[in-house]
Amino acid sequence: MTYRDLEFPKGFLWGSAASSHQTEGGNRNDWREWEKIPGKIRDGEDSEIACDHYNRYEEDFDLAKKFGHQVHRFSIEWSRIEPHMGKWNEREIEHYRKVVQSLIERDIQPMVTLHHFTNPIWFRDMGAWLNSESPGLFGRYTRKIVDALSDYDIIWNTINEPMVVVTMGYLYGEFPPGLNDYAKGLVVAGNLLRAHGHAGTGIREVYESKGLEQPQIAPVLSCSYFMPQDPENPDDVELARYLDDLYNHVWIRGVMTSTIPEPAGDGHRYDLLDDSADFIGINYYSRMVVSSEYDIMTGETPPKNPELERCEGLDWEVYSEGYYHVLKSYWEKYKTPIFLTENGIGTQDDSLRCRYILEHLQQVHRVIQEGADIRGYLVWSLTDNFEWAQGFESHFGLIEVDYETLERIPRESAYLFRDIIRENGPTKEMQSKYLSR
Ligand code: IFM
Repeated sequence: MTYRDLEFPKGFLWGSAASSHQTEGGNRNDWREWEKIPGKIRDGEDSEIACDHYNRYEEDFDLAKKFGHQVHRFSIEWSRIEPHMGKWNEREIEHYRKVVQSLIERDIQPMVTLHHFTNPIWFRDMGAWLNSESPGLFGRYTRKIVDALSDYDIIWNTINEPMVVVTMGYLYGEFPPGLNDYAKGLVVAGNLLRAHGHAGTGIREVYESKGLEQPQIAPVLSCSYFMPQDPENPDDVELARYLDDLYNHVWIRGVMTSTIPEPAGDGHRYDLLDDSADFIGINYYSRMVVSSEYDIMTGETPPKNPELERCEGLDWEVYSEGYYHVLKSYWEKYKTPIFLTENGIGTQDDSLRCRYILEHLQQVHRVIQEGADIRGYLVWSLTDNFEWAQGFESHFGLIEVDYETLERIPRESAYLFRDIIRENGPTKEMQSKYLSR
């Protein structure tokens, strides 16, 4: 196999991503309550300490700096800012000011997510995203925290992976509130769209009222590459097409057209969505092979391909070519800049992580060469962390966390990624070292 240097566009941004609940420790929210229910988290683990990032963020950002990261994406924990409805915790707001400041001091661009799966307990108790008040309440929190942080140069992400909230929480019941109710899932999808609109409008208005230059705003989508198990079977082909539209496109189509589209709504206009996405954040990990003989609505899928490598715990197949197809279709449909807000693999086999990153960057480079406007790439994640229902089973970090001592131990992939950043893309030497087997 011969390789060539893959040079990325000038100004392409490189870094890593994480979220509050998975790293901070000490959160009091709906997820922490969920973790207390026996059987919800693998091996009964919980996020009580997680990576203790709440106290160690400076150490973690020193590592991000050491390894050359230019952007760091993290989330604000809503339950810390508004622990009781309408009551703000100024000490926690100050904490996040320090977190942002600490990135800026290291010359790392903060990308801040306003909602990454977790909700305050009072919000859960009022029905969370099923409540028609939920979008407005999210908008009010957004204004509060954005107002407090707007003097820093921040790229804003509104809601992380709305369709994961819908499918895992309301269809498959693996995340709180643990429902198996497709109709309710669709109500949630609609309210998450409205919430994104409230957040986008809130951010714009805060900056405008202060005479500040408008920041970059984006929602972040989880995307999968849906493939028919039998490409000759029209039912499989149609199912893959249908799921691609439902999971990958319905929600973002709403953002792009300022509507609440079917089946999340009836297609009516929703003005607050206007001008709410300067770019689309895309998280990609794997493909999904579907067959009309399996009931995807109950989570049934055909057996995995034994020849493909897998993500530990989650069992996702490594399928880098899907990244190309997914990115190509987003670019062709929306012609809106894309930022790759998450990509990575949970594994203790770090040579697999190195291969995964390189193979996925090859696909990114390919789609950029074909004209897609892709602005940056973030590895999930900077450190190992609490992987939701999988507990600490999936090791996604460029940096290992020893959960006994909380020591951070950089993996070889951290050095490889540092070199990729230095060269603004994988060189032929890097590819032949890790990909020639
Ligand atoms: O850890 C998660 C993250 O919270 C959202 N995107 C997918 C990651 C890996 O499962």
